[in-house]
Amino acid sequence: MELSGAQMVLECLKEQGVDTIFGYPGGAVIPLYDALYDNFDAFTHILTSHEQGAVHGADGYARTTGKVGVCFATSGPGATNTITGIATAYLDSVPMVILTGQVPRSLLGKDSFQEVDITGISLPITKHNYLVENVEDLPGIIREAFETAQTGRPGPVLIDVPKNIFIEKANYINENIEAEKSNVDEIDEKLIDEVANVINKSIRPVIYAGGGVIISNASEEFSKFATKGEIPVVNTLMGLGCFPRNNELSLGLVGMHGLKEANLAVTNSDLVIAVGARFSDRVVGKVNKFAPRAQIIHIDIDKTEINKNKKANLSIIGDVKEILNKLVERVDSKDRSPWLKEISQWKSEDKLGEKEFTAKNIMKTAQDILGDDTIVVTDVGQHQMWTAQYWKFTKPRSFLSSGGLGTMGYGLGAAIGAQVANPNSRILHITGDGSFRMNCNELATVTKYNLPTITLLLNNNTLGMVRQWQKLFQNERYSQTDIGNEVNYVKLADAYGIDGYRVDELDGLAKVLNEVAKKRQSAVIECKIDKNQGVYPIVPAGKPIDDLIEAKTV
Ligand SMILES: Cc1ncc(C[n+]2csc(CCOP(=O)(O)OP(=O)(O)O)c2C)c(N)n1
Repeated sequence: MELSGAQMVLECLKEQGVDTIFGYPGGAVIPLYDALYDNFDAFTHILTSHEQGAVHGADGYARTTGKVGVCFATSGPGATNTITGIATAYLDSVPMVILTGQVPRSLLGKDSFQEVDITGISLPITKHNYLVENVEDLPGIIREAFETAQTGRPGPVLIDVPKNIFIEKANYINENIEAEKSNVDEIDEKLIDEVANVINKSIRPVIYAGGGVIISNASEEFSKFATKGEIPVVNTLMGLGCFPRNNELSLGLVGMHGLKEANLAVTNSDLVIAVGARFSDRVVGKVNKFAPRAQIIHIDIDKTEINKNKKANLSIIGDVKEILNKLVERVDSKDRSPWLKEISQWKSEDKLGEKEFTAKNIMKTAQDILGDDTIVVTDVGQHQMWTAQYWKFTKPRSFLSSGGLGTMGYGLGAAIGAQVANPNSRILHITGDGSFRMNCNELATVTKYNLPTITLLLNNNTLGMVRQWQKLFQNERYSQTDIGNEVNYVKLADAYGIDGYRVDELDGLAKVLNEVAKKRQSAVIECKIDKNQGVYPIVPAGKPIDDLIEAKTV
């Protein structure tokens, strides 16, 4: 069948089972949007306020479903606006296909209107990218892009399509291809035995679990493995939710803002079993002091991660789910109560009153009212770390946050993507005033699509996380972090047609949350909090993770 390039793009997306596209039109993609006009029943297209919001939307869609997120943008500024979102997805291994329009081939390389070399710009932040040169190549490229995005370690793939190729025609043959299995190496059974042996002999083991457990849909196998061996679990930011936080083996977040018992358990362990985690600097602090007396076992799908940041004594490369399935059969059922008892002594004392309007109490109130099924999406800063520390995540894919890139402005777009993908779920966007100012334009998208997404804004009138570093490490020289009180967020919400609330104590918050939850409508709830509330513990960058600073008063 003869089709235009634009029609081919849409047919290939149908082949891949895509039904949702996040995007923003412009000159170079007019033919693509024109073809979409004939396909309105096949696709839901979410038109955002900004291309960054569209990419984060595709990201939120992908992280909550495990499917490939799809985003369209035009050439030039449309394409460059996607860059932060692509880098965010790249660093957190999110499967995504971004389709950008490009100037026609005849105008390439001439500084034409809205021409940028987007394949050049995005090269280091995509798993792969393409500039399509012939319309005949388009289907093959799209199929390959989807395969690349989702196999092995997932990541974003960009396809740049010159405008003439959307218009030119070629023969298209539908190929309902089965997704190919990832070409990872066979798992070495002897190695599994060897690893199980080391685990069985360990007296003080800790599992250090990252986003790879969630990405490979291995939470069930993971839980069996941890509980059978009675091995305590610490989580990276990306790994939160892979193991229920209310399980007594769960020690929570590890690293720079890790909880004391999690960090000390790692430091005092004799074995660290890293599963789908990459020993990032935010976790390990000073590398040679990270678990200094422990053997390291590293399990990951990406062999380039092995020995990259921390040397492993033993490693298994492959799909985490498959590996855990094999490993669980071979680890012994253990009673590790002496080790667990030792760890419990390191639990930090709670110095907070239950009634104070602190971040911890705000999280507790919100979780009590909105429930454990809530999908929580954060921006970046103190509010993000408080969420990671205090929200008791019990399910995989229920916490979305920009871990690797730390992208302020990620939250609302990603929350929209999560809500579109999970229309019946409660999506809670937790943000700070600095981050919210970066992405609040997407409130228009919330209203346009009538999404019941709730924004919980922890307003401390400052760029809190940076201010906290200035307080602790720059002698309280607060340079350009107080962003003041110039925005009325209740009115801002109102301007977008959304109910806005302002609260400054827990009872007020509970009342508003109950009211909002009942209505299943979007809302912006501003919590006025003290700018001096800090995130504790904190480990100064590059220090050993047991060198933590604890809260003095809060
Ligand atoms: C796009 C971007 N710019 C700058 C930063 C640096 N940064 C990290 S946290 C932070 C402050 C965040 O402030 P806010 O959103 O108000 O959250 P809070 O820390 O107060 O909870 C800044 C500026 C960043 N991470 N991302």
